[in-house]
Amino acid sequence: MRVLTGRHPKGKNTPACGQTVTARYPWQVPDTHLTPPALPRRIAHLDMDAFYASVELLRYPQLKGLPVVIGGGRRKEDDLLGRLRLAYPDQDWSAEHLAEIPLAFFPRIAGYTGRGVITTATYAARTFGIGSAMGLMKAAKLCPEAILLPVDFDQYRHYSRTFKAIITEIAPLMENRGVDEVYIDFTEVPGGQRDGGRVLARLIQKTIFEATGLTCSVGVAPNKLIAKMASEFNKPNGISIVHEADLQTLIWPLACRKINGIGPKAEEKLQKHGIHTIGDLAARDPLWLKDNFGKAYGAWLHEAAWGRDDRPVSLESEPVSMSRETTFEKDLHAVRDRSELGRIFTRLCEQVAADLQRKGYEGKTIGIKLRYDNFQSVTRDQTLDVYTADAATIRQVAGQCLKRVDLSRRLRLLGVRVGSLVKQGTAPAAPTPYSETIGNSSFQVNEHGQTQLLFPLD
Ligand code: DCP
Ligand code: MG
Repeated sequence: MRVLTGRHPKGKNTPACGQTVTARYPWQVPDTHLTPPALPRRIAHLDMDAFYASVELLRYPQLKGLPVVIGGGRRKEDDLLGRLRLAYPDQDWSAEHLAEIPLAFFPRIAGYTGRGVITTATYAARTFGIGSAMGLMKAAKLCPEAILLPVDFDQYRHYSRTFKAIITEIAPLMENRGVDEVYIDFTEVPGGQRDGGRVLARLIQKTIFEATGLTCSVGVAPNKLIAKMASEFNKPNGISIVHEADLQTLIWPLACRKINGIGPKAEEKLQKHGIHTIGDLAARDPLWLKDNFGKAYGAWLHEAAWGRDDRPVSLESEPVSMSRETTFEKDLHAVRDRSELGRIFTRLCEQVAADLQRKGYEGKTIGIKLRYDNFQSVTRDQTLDVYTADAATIRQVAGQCLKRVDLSRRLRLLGVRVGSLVKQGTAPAAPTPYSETIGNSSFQVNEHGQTQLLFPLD
């Protein structure tokens, strides 16, 4: 069995380089009168613009300004060059000539049939209403002329590492949040206070662009919560500066959903109570919020609406997911080998739960991965409103994900993954009464008579 734990999508963090350490010696008695007043916290959130698509445009600059979507398969350079040689036999095609590929050669999404999903789209494609997680068939209807490019995760990881290394050279206190986003503590970095942080944000933007050709957007605010919202204000290639005093004018008019930690279910419930904007939320009595949303989550909702967030920018590179998977010795069938599969499935869930507990994490996105006998792989996941490291909960939700895949083919691999991890005990949301995702009958009962044929809850 392969053990996959602590996956970091963007590779190794390199936070400490260039970090200054101030040494204090025992004979230096700290004189509080001479200690300069603490600088106001300035925290930046930086997010790359249309990341995967922008990386693709680096090798295909002829697509700049055009609607381009990324998804539907993995890039195979040899296939691409082979097709180019066939289509344009008079030219010499190698990886250095990609910028010369005529526009007519690029596949369009018109007539796409299949179940592929878009990872991201260029801003030109977004004007047609196309966006991340949309099915390619739907996108084809919205903009048939859009160009479809396959994904190349190695390339995205390479640029992810590159832009993060640039940031830590300038501002060493950086926290990895995903393949294309980070938090940066600007407070004590030169330029980090000037113009609210704009000077430093501009320097970072410019340095990343000069080194990679990629643009990003930055929000600088008193804390992570507000900075995360602010980085979206001026996308693409924007800088937004938010001060504490801007709470009412810039933050309160926004939809509650803009708060990182308010998901679709919480939003729905807030709306049922007539709470639409963050301002509406701020106006509610915190006791009422606690009564209706649970003690911890209710209290957090109140703090968030008032723009309060003390979380430090953490240098540690936090894992975003933990998973376990196993390739069977012989291919197994969901019906004929159901008890064996059931046992394996339960064991995988228990192992992921044990990994999470041992390392002190809990997560709320639970997913499965299957590989069929024809080597085709599928994944499905489901996000809960609560964080968990509990084997039975993982088993139950992963079981629900299984309902959403074709189980008529034989299987060669099965995997279970828990993502959206947080350190145990730091989750913003406590179990909430409105969580409908985990139900007792979820796995065994299936109106199509399908799931009970699968891996029973042994
Ligand atoms: N991604 C994905 N599936 C999603 C969302 C995103 O595969 N449902 C990938 C593709 C994105 C990358 O993650 O390029 C970063 O996600 P963002 O949400 O930051 O989206 P973009 O960077 O593409 O666009 P934006 O300019 O809005 O940040
Ligand atoms: Mg982005």
